[in-house]
Amino acid sequence: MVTDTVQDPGLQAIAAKVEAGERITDAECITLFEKGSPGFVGSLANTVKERLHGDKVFFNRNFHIEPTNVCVFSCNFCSYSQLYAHKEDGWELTIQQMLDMVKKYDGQPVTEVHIVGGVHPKMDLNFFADLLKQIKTHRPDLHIKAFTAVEYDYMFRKAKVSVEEGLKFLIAAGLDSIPGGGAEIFHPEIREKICADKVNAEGWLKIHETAHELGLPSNATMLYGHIENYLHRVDHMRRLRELQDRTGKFNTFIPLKFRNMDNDMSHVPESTTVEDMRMYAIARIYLDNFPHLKAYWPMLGRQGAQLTLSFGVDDIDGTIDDTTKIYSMAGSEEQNPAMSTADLVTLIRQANREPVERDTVYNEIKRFGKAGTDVQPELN
Ligand code: V47
Ligand code: SF4
Repeated sequence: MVTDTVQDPGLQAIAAKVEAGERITDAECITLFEKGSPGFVGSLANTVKERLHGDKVFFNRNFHIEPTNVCVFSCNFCSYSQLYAHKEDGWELTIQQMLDMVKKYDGQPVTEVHIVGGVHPKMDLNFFADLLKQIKTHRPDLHIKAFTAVEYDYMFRKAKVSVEEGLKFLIAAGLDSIPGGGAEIFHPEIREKICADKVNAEGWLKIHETAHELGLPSNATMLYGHIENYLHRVDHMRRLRELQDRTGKFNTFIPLKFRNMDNDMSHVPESTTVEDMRMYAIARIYLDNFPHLKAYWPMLGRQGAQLTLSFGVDDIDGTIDDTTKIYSMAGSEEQNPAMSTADLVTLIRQANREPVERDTVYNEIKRFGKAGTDVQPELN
């Protein structure tokens, strides 16, 4: 029992609650951040993770399309965007170029395309509806997870449609789910300092709530490890837990470690690996109504991601191609993020977990067995 491993009565009480499957309060979450050692929070998070998923660790076969890195916004942590004023230094893909990227995967067993990029004033609602339609016409079985709430907020306001009307229009064009980006830190005290000009917390949450009501699943992220404190992290997770209580349509929470290369926050030091592991573990303990916790390996690096598998994480994202630039440009170890299925299976097995290929909504496609079992990955 984890309860027996600490002397502090506050931590003992929290451990007893988590072991009994009870929800912890915001104050208890702060106590975990302030006093919980990595070993303590890691064991508790493992208890939660194994109760939900046993030894399974999920991954999928996906690829990314980033339509543009030109952006009207100027988030201080972003190493990726070119301000619209300097757009000659950025890239802008045409629908045909993006369709050609999809066609590169013809005959390959990918199940998801993840589309996300900067906010370009000329790429509007009709442009993206056309893109989704053409992808679906070419490959109807491919799940389209597309655009963050930041992109939706801008494109719907520009088109003068409500969130509901805009989402319905894109669903009819082929949209299947919404990724978790753009959440950053909800608390206005921090949001105003790091990304003042884009959609606020209420706007972000409203877009996800409306999507959920229309039947679309989504993910949620949190950009941590910069100028926020523990209260801001708990405030962020509380708002997500409350929305999830109402809709139940979030699949995954994804803590995103702030990387400090080449952005306006380069003077802010990055969090340590110990703090990263505590962040994942505490998120697993607090967000009791989120079915999954994802470590996004292109940002944490392979070894960091592997370590999270002992701190509550049950999902390690996808095979990904080298088509995503967002993290290599922010200083991640992964300059050309690509991992084959065999690489992912090995990485998960080395952590003494069982690799399971999933689709976007966590239907199991294939179980691979733990290390030492006979099931071998198909090496494609
Ligand atoms: O919202 C930008 C983050 C996010 C930096 O839903 C940075 O499955 C760290 O949300 N350091 C976009 N992070 C990516 C995203 C995502 C990724 C993978 C899977 C899913 C999913 C969603 O990237 C942005 C922002 O929070 N980001 N700059 C940086 N310097
Ligand atoms: Fe634009 Fe997104 Fe970068 Fe902010 S994080 S500047 S919205 S691309």
